[in-house]
Amino acid sequence: SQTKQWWKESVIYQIYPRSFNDSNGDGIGDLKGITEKLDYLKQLGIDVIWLSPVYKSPNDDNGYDISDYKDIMDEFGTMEDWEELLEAAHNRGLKIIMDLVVNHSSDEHAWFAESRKSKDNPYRDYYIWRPGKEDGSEPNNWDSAFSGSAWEYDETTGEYYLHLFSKKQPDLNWENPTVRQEVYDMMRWWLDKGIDGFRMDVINFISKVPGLPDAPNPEGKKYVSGSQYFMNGPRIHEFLHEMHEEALKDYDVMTVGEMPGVGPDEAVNYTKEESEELNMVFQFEHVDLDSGPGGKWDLRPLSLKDLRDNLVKWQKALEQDGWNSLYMNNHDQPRMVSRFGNDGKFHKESAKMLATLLHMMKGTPYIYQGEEFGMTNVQFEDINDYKDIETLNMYREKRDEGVSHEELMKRIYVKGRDNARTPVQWDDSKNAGFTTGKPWIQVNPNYKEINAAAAVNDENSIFSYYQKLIELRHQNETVVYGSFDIMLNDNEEVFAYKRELNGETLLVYCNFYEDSPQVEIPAEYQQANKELFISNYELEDTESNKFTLKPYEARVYRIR
Ligand code: TEU
Ligand code: CA
Repeated sequence: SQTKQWWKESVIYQIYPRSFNDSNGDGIGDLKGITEKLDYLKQLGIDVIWLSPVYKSPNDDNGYDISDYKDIMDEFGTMEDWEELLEAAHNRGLKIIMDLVVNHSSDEHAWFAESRKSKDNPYRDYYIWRPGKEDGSEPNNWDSAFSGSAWEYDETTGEYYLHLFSKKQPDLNWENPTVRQEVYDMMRWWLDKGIDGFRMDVINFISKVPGLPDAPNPEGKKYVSGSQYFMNGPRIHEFLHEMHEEALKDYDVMTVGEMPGVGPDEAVNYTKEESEELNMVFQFEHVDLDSGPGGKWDLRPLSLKDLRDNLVKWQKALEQDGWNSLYMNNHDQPRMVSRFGNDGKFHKESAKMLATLLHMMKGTPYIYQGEEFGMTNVQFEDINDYKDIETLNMYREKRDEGVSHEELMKRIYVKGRDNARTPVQWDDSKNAGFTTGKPWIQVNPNYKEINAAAAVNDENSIFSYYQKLIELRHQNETVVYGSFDIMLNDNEEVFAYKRELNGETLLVYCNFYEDSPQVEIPAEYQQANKELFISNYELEDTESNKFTLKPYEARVYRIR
């Protein structure tokens, strides 16, 4: 069943604070910088802000390695700054959800400092320690998402600890009920401050298969993915339901679980209301379509058919039960206009077309900072201009294996996470108005043409188009709660679908290329009176039942 909920009618805006806006000239974005931009976000029309982590952190993984869950990262400001941001947001009718990173902590967290002291330390079992194999090697053959082994040897106690990500991100032991209670207490501590929910980092990794067995390794690699033993593990639903009962159920909040490796059927189990687990999940299938068997750095061409088949599968699977999140951008993914659109000749048209595709679908749309005015991927010549641990670890590992600098830069240009982490381009002044100091990462040189200031006052800008899409979602129940059915399912160039609710129909046409394909309105609607709902072009003819789409044209009709 699907009841009406505020978070189903909302548009959510993700802020990666480090790169959003620097208020004190140290080159690093901060909380006061966010507060300065709340009117801009209000003007865009979004409802909820998802803040990537702002907790104390050594920033090995830019805040996704937390050393104190109840205090603010020095670079971002103080708890007072955070309270001020929350109040200023709420005063504008904006909600704030926080990033919950509890699959792992930082190795500088007090819990880990204790845990590593001795095998009988009360905090020992807050983390996952194992002796090495007979020959002294790691307890199993799993690799880390950030290269190398998922295990790090610790001299003090002569054992290894598990870290699915960097060695400074030890996995917490969710089998330990005390760890779970610590997490629930911390969640309630933030909820009592008045936040409006959580985005939960790799939350489907927290239940590991007992025994942590070696993964099959047919090619005899040094390390292999152990994901089958920690994705959607045996106790995951038990833990998430317990979290609902112990921390969430008494608050009117929303939750979205980031779930690499989740499929549609599992997603229904996580998000259907009867489960009392999560409201939504971030799935990764559509953003893995351009990855080969070797993972994200194994580049694979993307086809419209692949993308359409996947998005349709998810729309249909969660149409009656559960709820979709709709995204193509975040701080881990390359910029969508560069990846799925055309960031050159048809930059504006394709950005608007992709936005139409997502925002007219069923689910809650997520906008990542800068997407709303078309920020693009970046290409730094020098590997030292890259800051992301995932990229740098991969570069070093592959260079050691003999892969050329040029080949690696090609892969980084297409898939590197720093594509999404260059400073938000506010205007065409120095450093794009992001900072008066030296930015922690270089600004994308195209900021002179692509920036918020130029967009906000231009009625033909991508920003203005996002404003319209958001307004349509706020005004129209068919966009939010309507059914979904694909149209033109074998068309090589056009992604077309329809939404229906209470006799109102929306017909959505998105041309994914620069050709000019002709399409025809379905026979059943040819006599009905069509009005144009939105388009990324000024259209002469909106009456005909047959029409030709311009390059990257998006066109939505409303029939009622
Ligand atoms: O990402 C989870 C995750 O799987 C990512 O590593 C993603 O698959 C990969 O980056 C794609 O290149 C979450 C956070 O969003 C990410 O920023 C963190 O690095 C990671 O967890 C560890 O906390
Ligand atoms: Ca700053």
